[in-house]
Amino acid sequence: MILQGQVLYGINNIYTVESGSMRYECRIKGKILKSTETVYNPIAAGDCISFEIDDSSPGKGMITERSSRTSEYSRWNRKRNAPQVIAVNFDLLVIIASVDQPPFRPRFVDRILAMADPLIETVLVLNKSDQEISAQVSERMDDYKRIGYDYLLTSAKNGKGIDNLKSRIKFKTAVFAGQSGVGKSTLLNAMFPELHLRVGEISEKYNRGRHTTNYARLIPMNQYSIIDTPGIREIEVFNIEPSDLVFRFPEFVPFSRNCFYPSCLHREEPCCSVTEAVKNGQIHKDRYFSYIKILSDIMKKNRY
Ligand SMILES: Nc1nc2c(ncn2[C@@H]2O[C@H](COP(=O)(O)OP(=O)(O)OP(=O)(O)O)[C@@H](O)[C@H]2O)c(=O)[nH]1
Ligand SMILES: [Mg+2]
Repeated sequence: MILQGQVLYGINNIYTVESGSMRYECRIKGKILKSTETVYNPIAAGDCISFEIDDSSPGKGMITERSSRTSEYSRWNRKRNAPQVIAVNFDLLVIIASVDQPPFRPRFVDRILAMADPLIETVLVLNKSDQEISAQVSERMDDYKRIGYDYLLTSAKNGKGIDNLKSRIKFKTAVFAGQSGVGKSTLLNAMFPELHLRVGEISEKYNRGRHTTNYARLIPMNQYSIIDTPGIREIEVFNIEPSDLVFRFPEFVPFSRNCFYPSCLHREEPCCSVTEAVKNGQIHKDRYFSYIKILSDIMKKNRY
């Protein structure tokens, strides 16, 4: 018999699939699914799939087909030198950063934003706001707001902004993404204490998280649906044409239309309205720096 279901998580090529009120442990039938040869993991948390069951092995199934995805959150897997899809079919990307421990890294936020599908709703969350927010961090967050990103301040420790975040993700499938140790799982526990997700300590030596969550997990609940993901240390941007990168920096776009050269990549070309806007302070210099760094990375590595 063939059933339809949704993948909650996969560990070592065994996928836990929810179908109706039942859960099944599934493997992929055959070596690979059609049209998924080029990615390292063909099935990710959130995938809608078809699977075969038979009476001889109750609770187990074989995945035969995967439906097309409406959204993807992926990263470049350096070890395998291939894209790795972490979570799919969500309609809200929640990017979590922390005030400190680990320190706020705007470059990292810009990379996730650049990788994010511009058509998918995104919200930035600055967690650990119980710690002192430096003028520099608050100035960067104000700029994200200015350029149109929705932004929330939270503390899983003292409860600030938790209700706000909870109402923001209601009736959506929300992916929690960000560096290790910023408090993704702690925030989810603060909103939904019944989850008891494992949270980790911050390494004193390196002032960063220890990759406590080690696989992405879709957690469907009444009125809420969330995907907790493992923290990533570095984000490499890929699959974006150099000439399209500017569209991932929405505040650059109105200026880029006025560049003299239609093929302007806003580096050192003459009569570039984007670099002009950086000089005038209409584009934050940090954002421009992120853009240049990402552009040179994708061109150097030919990942587009
Ligand atoms: N001061 C403070 N500490 C927090 C806050 N939120 C989380 N933490 C602490 O940060 C540490 C890491 O939290 P986690 O929830 O495991 O972080 P994560 O983002 O899920 O990390 P990975 O699973 O490794 O990606 C824990 O020691 C938490 O107690 C907060 O709002 N304030
Ligand atoms: Mg976690």
